[in-house]
Amino acid sequence: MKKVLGMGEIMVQFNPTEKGPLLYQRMFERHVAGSEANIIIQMQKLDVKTSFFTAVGSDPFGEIIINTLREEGVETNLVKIDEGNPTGIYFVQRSYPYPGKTTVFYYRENSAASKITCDDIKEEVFEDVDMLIISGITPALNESVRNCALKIVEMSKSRGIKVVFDTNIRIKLLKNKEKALECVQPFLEKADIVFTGMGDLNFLFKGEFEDKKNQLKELAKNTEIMVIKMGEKGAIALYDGHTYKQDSFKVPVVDELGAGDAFDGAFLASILKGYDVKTALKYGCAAGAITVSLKGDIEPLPKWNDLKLFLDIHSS
Ligand code: CKP
Ligand code: MG
Repeated sequence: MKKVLGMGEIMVQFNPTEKGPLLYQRMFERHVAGSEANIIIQMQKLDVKTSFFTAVGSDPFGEIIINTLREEGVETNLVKIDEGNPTGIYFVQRSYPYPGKTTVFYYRENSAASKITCDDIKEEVFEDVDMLIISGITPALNESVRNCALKIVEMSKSRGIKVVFDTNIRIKLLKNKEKALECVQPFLEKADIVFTGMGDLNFLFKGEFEDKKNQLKELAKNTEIMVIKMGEKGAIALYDGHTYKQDSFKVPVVDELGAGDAFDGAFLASILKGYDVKTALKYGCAAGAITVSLKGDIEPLPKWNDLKLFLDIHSS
């Protein structure tokens, strides 16, 4: 195994110490998060070698992001420092208006990561890489990042690098179904492994669950493994003509953000370790459950020992 490369925006997250409306929050914890970075860090915690391609501002938030990646063991030589644009940040509102549900408020327009262009892609990006992780958030940032994301995917494919895509539709970035479909379609067509969630499936397609699943399969024709995350209902994986299912693990929900990414990271690390799809689903669901029970996307991400302990306690 060489290394896994992530591409996307990493932001500083401000997460209130209390649940409830953001309007009344006065105290915040500072975290670092971003879908692809969360996946990469989960994989790194599960002994996979990783690297990240992004840009941050020449500001303290950018420094915090680079320090965080380094502390977690992720290679940072592909992180560009943009002198002219700031690091993106966002605020989180937990358990309001619906208990257990989290809302995000982005301040990421014109951020350093949103200014990445195809010119930033150099051959060194692909050095020693055998898997690329990208999500629907990245092409949703703007056209230039979208082109860059597509180019990275195409260049990866032509170098025999496996492409992993999580649809991760963000309505705040994409506005409507047509835009969302247009954004994810070229990535679905090229990905070797696809992750999606029930929210994304419901947003993108019409009909019963089976119809939606078939419409997704139709788009993602070349996919080897397709995983549908169903939150409290667990997850299913479609692989080699079979459907595998895993129930979720019931835990108290503190902050649901990042659970999908924890799932992806643990699932992929399991596959790379040689586990079968059924076992990978179990580790994915366990990592997701561990992540929702704490604030922050990165801090709760488990190592192999934590996953095994969680599963032991759960089955005892
Ligand atoms: O799908 P997830 O809940 O695992 O993703 C959460 C992250 O990148 C979130 O923390 C934020 O950093 C983001 O997705 C985003 O841009 O919404
Ligand atoms: Mg997700």
